[in-house]
Amino acid sequence: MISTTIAALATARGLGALNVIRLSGPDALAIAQRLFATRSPWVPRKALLGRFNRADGSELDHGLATWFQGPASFTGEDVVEFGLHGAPYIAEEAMHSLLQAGATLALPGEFTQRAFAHGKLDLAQAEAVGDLIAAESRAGHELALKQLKGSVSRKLQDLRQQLTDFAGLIELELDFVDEDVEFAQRDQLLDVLQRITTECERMFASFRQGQAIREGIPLVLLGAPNAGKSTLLNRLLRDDRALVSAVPGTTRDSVEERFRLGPFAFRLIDTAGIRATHDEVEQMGIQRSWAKLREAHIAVILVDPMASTAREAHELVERVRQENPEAELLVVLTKRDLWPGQRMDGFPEHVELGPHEDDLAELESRLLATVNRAEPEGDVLIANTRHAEALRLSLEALGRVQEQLQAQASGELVAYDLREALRHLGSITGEITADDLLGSIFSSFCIGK
Ligand SMILES: Nc1nc2c(ncn2[C@@H]2O[C@H](COP(=O)(O)OP(=O)(O)O)[C@@H](O)[C@H]2O)c(=O)[nH]1
Ligand SMILES: [Mg+2]
Repeated sequence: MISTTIAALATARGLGALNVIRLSGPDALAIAQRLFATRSPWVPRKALLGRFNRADGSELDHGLATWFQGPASFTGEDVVEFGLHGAPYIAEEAMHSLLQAGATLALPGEFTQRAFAHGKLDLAQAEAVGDLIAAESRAGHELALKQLKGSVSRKLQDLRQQLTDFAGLIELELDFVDEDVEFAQRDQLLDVLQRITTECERMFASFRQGQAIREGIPLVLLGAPNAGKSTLLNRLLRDDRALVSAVPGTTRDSVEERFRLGPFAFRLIDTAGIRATHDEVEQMGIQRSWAKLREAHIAVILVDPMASTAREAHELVERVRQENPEAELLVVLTKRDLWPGQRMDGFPEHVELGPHEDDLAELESRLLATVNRAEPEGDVLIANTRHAEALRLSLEALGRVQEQLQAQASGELVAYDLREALRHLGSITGEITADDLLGSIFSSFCIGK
């Protein structure tokens, strides 16, 4: 049983229009009533106008207090939320008064952790609260919102149920172990297992996309020195981020910046130009360009057609395909102002880019089309490293189950690995969890969340 009542500032520290302060726990109402003087009766979910006093009775502020009677609250406990004026001084004094009146300072994420402890959210949903706050793009926001509403949880619940049913079948089979039905049974069991495994694999595979949407889609700019990569980076960012110069080989290290286009957030990576060189530092930069390409979901290949031949362009595209067959490619022919009106036949399929703003707009729309190909709308996406790791461990256990079934191993061995698979799946939603895991998840939240 949780016996303390916690308090924290829920809004950001600093000057603002409002301070929202949260109180949660068994004494929330009593503490609120001691400090907040109002003429209205304390009715759940009703905002009351009143005076917030310090613990010594002196007046601090006028504002609102709303009582959410447990279990019908975010944490499942009695909660009171105060809306006060936005001064940092008021926040400090109000917090001080609440602590004097018996509240304890909340730890990071403790409100959400309590919501989890009271079954208001499962662990995947609680993590989605953090993602929702951190989301930087429409796609990232939607992903977090879906997870908060339970998409991942429902999918996992379904998988766990299938596995539990499967475990039941195994036990049945054990009962018949001395009889002839066993062989046929094993084949059927393998079929069922294969179906479940395929679903887990699909979910595990969705992490590539889920992570990209949550953390930014990795997009790399590649091309020969002087092709115009850094110029494009700066234009996309609308900022003079990378050095641009007519000296080939200016960008030696890769530069990474976050950037948003349409509903997506990107990790935009500018790289050292690719060419044969004896300069050791430049060579290291080029190595890094290839390494960045291998992580990328989208590769934008820039070619200056006045400096490179169509054949060189095709070779570069080929090399990029070899290094990363999964990446979506977009070829851009740059510096169009230097070849006005000329048609660039023989070059790979491409977009043309010149200094004009319309060119950039055209490129951005082609880029979005490329992104939509690279990140097709997924069903349920895994976006969290912890979830992906749990699925991987679960798949390993399922692999062992399969081997044992094929090797006619004893039902007990099979059952052991099945339980392992179930345990790993259950750790995602927190049905089975260790305390230290909870601590590490919630401590990454901010105070007041
Ligand atoms: N005329 C013209 N010059 C450009 C254009 N884009 C880039 N440049 C020039 O090309 C040179 C190399 O550009 P930069 O972005 O540093 O190329 P990077 O080596 O691929 O990063 C610089 O002098 C740029 O000013 C363009 O659209 N038109
Ligand atoms: Mg550059």
